[in-house]
Amino acid sequence: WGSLGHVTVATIATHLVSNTTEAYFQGLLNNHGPAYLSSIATWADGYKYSKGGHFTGVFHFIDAKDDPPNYCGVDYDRDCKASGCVVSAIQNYTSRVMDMELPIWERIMAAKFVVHFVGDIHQPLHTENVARGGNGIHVKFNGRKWNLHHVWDSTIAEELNGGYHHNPYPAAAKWAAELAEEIESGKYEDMKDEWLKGLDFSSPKDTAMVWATQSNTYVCSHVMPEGPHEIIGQDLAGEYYEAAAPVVEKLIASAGYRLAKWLDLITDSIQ
Ligand code: DCM
Ligand code: DCM
Ligand code: DCM
Ligand code: ZN
Ligand code: ZN
Repeated sequence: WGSLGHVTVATIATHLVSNTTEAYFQGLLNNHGPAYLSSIATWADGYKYSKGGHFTGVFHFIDAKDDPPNYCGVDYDRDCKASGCVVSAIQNYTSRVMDMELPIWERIMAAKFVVHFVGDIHQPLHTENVARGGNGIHVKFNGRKWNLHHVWDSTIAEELNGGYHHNPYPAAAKWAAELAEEIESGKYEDMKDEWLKGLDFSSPKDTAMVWATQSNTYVCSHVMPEGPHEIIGQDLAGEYYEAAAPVVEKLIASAGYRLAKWLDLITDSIQ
């Protein structure tokens, strides 16, 4: 996701975590205000371009070598690189946040990675190999040229929230408050049990594979429903957007809800 997506996922989680979790992560991240998660949600995207951080670039995605739209699916042994992927990264950094033998700054970095990668694993094109997760597919949106990956990372979410703004925080705060309410007592209330299926804190890898496999199914159904070739050069602002926008919204909501539960489980296991 772009900044709007990541900040929204983190802010939804701040609405939904337990009081113990809030206090724990505010202390760890040394930020006792309401932005303790939202302010670190995009840190990992800058870190991968930094001098010591290149090795983390592959942690943002898993390249499923499937064949959309004929067949979608993620296979850990086939698709996770030896240098890592978003599934191994969620496993690694979940265990590192809880590792009291590590220096505190390593645990802080691990917390920032967990908040970011639970977001990214819910972006369908972060679970797809075709054209480097859609980066190589040129499309348009309202006449402007983008690549398909960017449309799913940012353009759709921005279109839903009044367009692009350099500062994502005001729009994210409003969107997250709306989605948290839909989760607690609105259109997503009945989906919460479904969203917790497969969540197994004793196996972060299996849990992350469930999340990756679910978001990957949307590559076949909504991202490239007629295959990668049919979408090249299309303007996606019409019917395509109308079908995709509810999917993006649901994926962001489920990522925020699952992140809150995951942080609660981390906190419970440390206390
Ligand atoms: N490294 C790693 N594990 C990651 C990411 C990067 O081990 N998830 C890199 C940085 C370490 C090196 O590999 O310097 C060796 O780490 P280790 O000794 O933990 O295997
Ligand atoms: N590292 C990581 N995950 C691991 C091991 C290491 O992300 N399982 C990162 C954190 C450290 C860097 O690699 O900043 C160097 O690690 P090491 O000191 O183990 O070589
Ligand atoms: N990306 C991805 N899958 C890939 C390669 C990249 O999901 N196989 C993501 C990471 C960034 C975006 O695409 O969010 C742009 O990547 P890059 O900066 O490497 O072009
Ligand atoms: Zn992306
Ligand atoms: Zn990312």
